[in-house]
Amino acid sequence: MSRARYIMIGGFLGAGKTTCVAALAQNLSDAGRTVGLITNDQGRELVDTAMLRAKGFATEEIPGGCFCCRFNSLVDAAAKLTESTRPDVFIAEPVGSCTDLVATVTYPLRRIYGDEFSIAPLSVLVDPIRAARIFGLNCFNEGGQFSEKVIYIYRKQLEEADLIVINKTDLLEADTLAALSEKLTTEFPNAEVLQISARNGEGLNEWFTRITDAEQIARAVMEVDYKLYAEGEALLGWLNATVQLRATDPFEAQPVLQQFAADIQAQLNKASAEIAHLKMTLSPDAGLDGQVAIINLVRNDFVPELSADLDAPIESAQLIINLRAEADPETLKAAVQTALANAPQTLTTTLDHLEHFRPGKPEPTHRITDLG
Ligand SMILES: Nc1nc2c(ncn2[C@@H]2O[C@H](COP(=O)(O)OP(=O)(O)OP(=O)(O)O)[C@@H](O)[C@H]2O)c(=O)[nH]1
Ligand SMILES: [Mg+2]
Repeated sequence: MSRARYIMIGGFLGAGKTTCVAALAQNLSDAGRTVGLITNDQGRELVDTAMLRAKGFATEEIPGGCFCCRFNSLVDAAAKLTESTRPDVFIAEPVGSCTDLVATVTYPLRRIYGDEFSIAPLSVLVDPIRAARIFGLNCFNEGGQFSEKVIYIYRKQLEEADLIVINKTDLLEADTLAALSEKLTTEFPNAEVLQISARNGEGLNEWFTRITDAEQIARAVMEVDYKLYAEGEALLGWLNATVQLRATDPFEAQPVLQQFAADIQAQLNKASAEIAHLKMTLSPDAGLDGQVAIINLVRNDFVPELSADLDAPIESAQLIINLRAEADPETLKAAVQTALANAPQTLTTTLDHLEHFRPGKPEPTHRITDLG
């Protein structure tokens, strides 16, 4: 039996991982390959899973902890997908606050399951505006910033990348992009730096070719200070909520999502909470053939962007809210509750699920530092 391909697309919160997973999955499906997708989060009820399933891809989610700490669940998820759809390519999206993936995921997969999987080079995606701020490029330095321990994780993610993929190039001028690319090439000499726009498709084919065919080249893994890593993760607040929306008259998804997002953003700006990613999906309870509306916000000084809308008004729907920011989880909860309380009077909101927490200390199942 030929080995299935395992492709992992990492990168910090909001860098564009899920958008790229969907684009790669579509590209491979169009080429006649069967794909199986694996999403992952510290909590449950995931926007990413809803979004990928709405596009029709076989998707398994691993809730309640990152791949590295739930390694066996990752293997189980792959087995479940194999049973249902027999994918020849798995595409996995790790949690955006996670690092040390080579030692804790790809090397263990190679050593323990090397007969079953061929492992692609590790791609780490970058949001260029966030990166320009972190690496002190002169442009975009007006906005907010994460604190040093969170930036430690951000840098570690890039340090272990085989491919650093600057995404969202449509947002930058050519000279700024060149400066960022040069900075990343100098700071992370082990990685090859690519540029793409998942939105307009630029650079995607070149990147996809690299990760579809080449094997990851084994090298010594980086050192990680797990105390600092845990402290960095613990500075982040996490909130996942699921809300049932019902209206007396049919309503449009876009203005409702925009109002919730703007309201949550205003509360978080007021609390000086640095937003990493606010994402929400609205899934109609009936009709519209599995469509979902999606809205995202990846920094405080931006506008919430609708990346998918519904074709027609709806009467009831499920709203999933996933919010990650550098803030006390209570601040996130208060922001979401205020936004729900401000919903139009014609709309009834029922909170079905809410969890808010700081990610726990990372304790990987395996840590293999050398494949030799
Ligand atoms: N302008 C622009 N926006 C993009 C591009 N790719 C993704 N985005 C947007 O970036 C936001 C975050 O995208 P996601 O794919 O959800 O990011 P992610 O890395 O999966 O986020 P987490 O799962 O929360 O870590 C969304 O609003 C996307 O539409 C791009 O090439 N250009
Ligand atoms: Mg995602």
